[in-house]
Amino acid sequence: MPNTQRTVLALSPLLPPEMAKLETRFKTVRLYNESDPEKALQAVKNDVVGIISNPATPVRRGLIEALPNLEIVTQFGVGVDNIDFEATRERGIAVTNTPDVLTDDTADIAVSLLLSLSRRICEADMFVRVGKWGTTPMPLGVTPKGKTVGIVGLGRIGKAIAKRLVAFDMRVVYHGRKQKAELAWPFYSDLEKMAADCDYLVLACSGGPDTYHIVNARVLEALGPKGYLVNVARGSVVDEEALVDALVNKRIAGAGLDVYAHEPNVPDPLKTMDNVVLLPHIGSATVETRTIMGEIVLANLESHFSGKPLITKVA
Ligand code: 8YV
Repeated sequence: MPNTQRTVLALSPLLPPEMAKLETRFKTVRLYNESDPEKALQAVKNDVVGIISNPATPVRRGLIEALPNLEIVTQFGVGVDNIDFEATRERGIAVTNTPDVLTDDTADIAVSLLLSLSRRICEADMFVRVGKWGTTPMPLGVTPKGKTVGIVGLGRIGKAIAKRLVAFDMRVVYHGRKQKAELAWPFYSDLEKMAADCDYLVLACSGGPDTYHIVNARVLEALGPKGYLVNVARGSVVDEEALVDALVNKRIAGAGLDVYAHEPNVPDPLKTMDNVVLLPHIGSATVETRTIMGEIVLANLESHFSGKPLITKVA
């Protein structure tokens, strides 16, 4: 069957140029534009052979079972914790993602958050805008130089963060599933112990059941009143209620967050705090990276339907 007759269900968009390319190659259903997505899904469910998803669009058993001819899920993102792998595996449905290309941009956001917190960048910007400069002293920041940063998850993104922070003369330690023999940085198997020894805790691990709420009240207590938390991983890694409580009660010094437990909802108490920097999940959000991510999604669809090996297969 020519690809132009094959139906791809887009749960979320690629950038416009890649959406335009997609439309020349596949019949494209933009579910995210539909006023009644359930009705739209019913109308095409037997035709859909591919899905485009992202970390914010669940691809759970119910959806997979509703699409009897589904062959491939192409994720616009590296993290795949929104996908039910048990259900895809049972049906032999392929899953692809967009690794590597977003590593540097995401690491840059982690470093931006760490520096913004340390040097009070957002607070200082507001200080100027509201006319406080010259009327009262701007509170001092703290230097990251010589401090210890504990990275949770020293995979591709974690390593890119470490590389950058070494250049800021920070001491790197890490926690993860297992110690990596090729890395000289000290490894902690116990996250609470690592938090106690750190000035900054930076989360760069995968989401999902293995890391669910591993940053809990005890870990935050261990990080302590001078410690900062940075999260560019997944909101699910942190017990968000415990985080709000730790910030309200000044049990940690501050937090820089790109991800949340229930995006796009951000707990209201965080929005009024000077020592918290809040970003709307922009780790990979540059024109260059989002373009190449879209190209990878397209290349995986093309490869799959022309019987070639997938470019970036997860399962
Ligand atoms: C998203 C991300 O892909 O790659 C990931 O896992 O969380 C982000 O880069 C991005 O928000 C696009 O959906």
